[in-house]
Amino acid sequence: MSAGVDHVAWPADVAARYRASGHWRGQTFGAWLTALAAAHSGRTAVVGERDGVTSRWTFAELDERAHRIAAGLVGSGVRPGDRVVVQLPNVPEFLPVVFGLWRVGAWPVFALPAHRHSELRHFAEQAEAVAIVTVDRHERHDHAGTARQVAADVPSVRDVLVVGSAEFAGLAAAEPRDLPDPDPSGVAFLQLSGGSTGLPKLIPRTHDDYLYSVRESARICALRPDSVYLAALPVAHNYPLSSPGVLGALHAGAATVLAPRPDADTAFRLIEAERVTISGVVPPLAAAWVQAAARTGHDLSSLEVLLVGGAKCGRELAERIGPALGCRLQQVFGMAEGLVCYTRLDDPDEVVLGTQGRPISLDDEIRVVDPDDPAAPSDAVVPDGATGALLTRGPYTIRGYFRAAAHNAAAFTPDGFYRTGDLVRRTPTGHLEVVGRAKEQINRGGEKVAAEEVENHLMAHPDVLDAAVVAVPDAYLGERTCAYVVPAAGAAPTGAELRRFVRERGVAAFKVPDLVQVVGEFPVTGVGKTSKRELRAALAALAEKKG
Ligand code: J2J
Repeated sequence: MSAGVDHVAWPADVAARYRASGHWRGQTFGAWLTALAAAHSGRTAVVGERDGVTSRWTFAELDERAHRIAAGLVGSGVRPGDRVVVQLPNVPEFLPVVFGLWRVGAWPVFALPAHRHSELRHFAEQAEAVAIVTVDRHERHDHAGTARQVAADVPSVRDVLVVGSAEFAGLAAAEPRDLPDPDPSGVAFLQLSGGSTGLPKLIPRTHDDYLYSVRESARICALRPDSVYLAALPVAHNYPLSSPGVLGALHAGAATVLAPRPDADTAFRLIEAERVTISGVVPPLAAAWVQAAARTGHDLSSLEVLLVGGAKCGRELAERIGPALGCRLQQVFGMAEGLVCYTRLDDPDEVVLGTQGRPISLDDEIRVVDPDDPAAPSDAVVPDGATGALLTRGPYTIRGYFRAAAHNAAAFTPDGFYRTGDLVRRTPTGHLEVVGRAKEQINRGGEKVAAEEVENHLMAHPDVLDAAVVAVPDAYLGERTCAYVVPAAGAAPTGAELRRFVRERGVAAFKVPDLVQVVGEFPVTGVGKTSKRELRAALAALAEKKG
């Protein structure tokens, strides 16, 4: 095993406490779906399109499909504990594939549709995946081709399974068979971290811990059997998957509608046609929906709640959402590592508009500490109302990344708190306001860009001596990326050239720097490190000068 353990478990006494309080119920995803199918068998579970064809499956049908796919996966050699990279857009097959893997006890690794060769290869290598499940083409990208390239590059990957292919149809038609239920306290899947250092880390989540967050999310978002959840964002992401997301909807016996694209036209068409009651979006998408609502002919009257999160929802936008869309705003501040905060539906407007909510669980432990020196943290607690770095631990927050012992030593405190890298203020009511970030990450409208990952791509260019990537404030996305580049001696690379270079290295489009500034040298800190603070200040001054 390379560089550390697969799963840093909770200490035994803590785990016993979470079990005793009923947070962890010893149920696997597979058993959970079977129970839901028994309770809600004829109700619609999922509605979604692939290649222009709409599927509408009941809970019973979804359960049966998952059983068949599980049997088919076993037949094709997938074993408990195997890792399988799943890169699916919002197609209905996402659910039976993922539940099929869960039934087998194999671990989905949740790639996003935007990921390209560089990221997929990293996930496959890091997880030692045995297979990749994807679609043929989506949004003009040849996903099957990219997956096959990754399979050729990564020895552990034996299979590429393409949803929609004859091979997939055969596998999905396998005769269901009894399979042993995996360990509910074991890892169920690997989520992706937004990352701040190098490539994204993998996040091991267990059946027990994740299902707890899903059940509570469904309750906090008041999902009922007649709710209809619109998954507008890519469902593999932790937010539309679980906050309350597709899984929260399943828990409530409610239907999920998968939007093939998140734009207002597509979403509004589906809201009207399916009488959608609740959805979740990132702030730029909320802004686009607010704007489009003024001129839409669609009937949005079924919409009761819109969750907004993934990045800070500014006060101005927050105030416009309810009136424009005729629904209640619910802010959500979450992370794939665990902790999720929601404003509650009965919170006063002031709290809903001005905070990012409070944790799901009374057992979510929150520490807001002095952020002064991230390299040598004192972890001294600051008073309520003061800005500090957010540390957390609890019944669904991981204690360590997958096979990342060295990184874990810095990302967690010795007593198991996760260092979120977020700067927050806590109100006396326990609500959190996100005021900034201490981590080297750019939040591009909810899509996370690790500065170091992009810097490494830029530094692979022969004309680049050094690179530093920082956030630039942006009216629409909240932040965009700006790459500062020091050229190699005698070289004069252009911004366009460097952007193309990064794109051609096969990375998600959202990571290609929005701006490139070629400079003679970087400002440095007292110890000689590149001062990103000064680079950000220089950018701000530049923006001010431009007006
Ligand atoms: C400010 N920053 C926020 C918010 C996340 C629900 C919702 C979101 C995510 C998610 C998620 C924010 N205001 N409302 O997994 O289940 C930033 C923080 C955080 C990071 C986590 C969920 N909501 N953020 O966005 O793993 O910086 O999860 O640490 O992608 O997004 O990113 P991610």
